[in-house]
Amino acid sequence: MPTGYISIGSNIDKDKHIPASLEALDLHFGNLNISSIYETAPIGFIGDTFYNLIVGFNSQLNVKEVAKILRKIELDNGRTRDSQKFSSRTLDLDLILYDALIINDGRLQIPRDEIERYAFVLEPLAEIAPNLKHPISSLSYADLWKKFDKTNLHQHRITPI
Ligand code: PH2
Ligand code: MG
Repeated sequence: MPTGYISIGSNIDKDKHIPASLEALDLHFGNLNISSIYETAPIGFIGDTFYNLIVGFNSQLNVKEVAKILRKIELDNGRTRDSQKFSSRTLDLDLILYDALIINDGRLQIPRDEIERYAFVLEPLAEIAPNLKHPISSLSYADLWKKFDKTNLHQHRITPI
């Protein structure tokens, strides 16, 4: 069965929306592979601290069907569609990987370039899938995280593995 990875982020009512998102994902996909939660400073704007984590799941659905489920869970958790990319949000669910699939059609980007760009995506991904290889660079997430420039990094794990 295909394995996908979802990046979860929230900086509005995060103590409510993070658990609610995990419950909803569990209902849809079951058997989740859940990273620790990381408390992270907002990147790209000034605002409240985020909780970020990564969830791995297995599914026979195609990417578009998965993306639709994620949008519904976001909306169920108070997400407004007018919100800009760099602004506070109740819940952001991004499908960052789906097996070794590579898509870039203007709407869906998989693998998401956030994986290599942002520590709030890469550190939790390297925690739960250290030996998995990035479909384009073929580097493992453990190696990518090792190489990541960690100067001025404002993020720490708040739950044990
Ligand atoms: N998401 C963004 C922009 N900036 N910063 C942090 N710390 N965490 C996020 O999830 C995040 C962000 C756009 O989706
Ligand atoms: Mg996002």
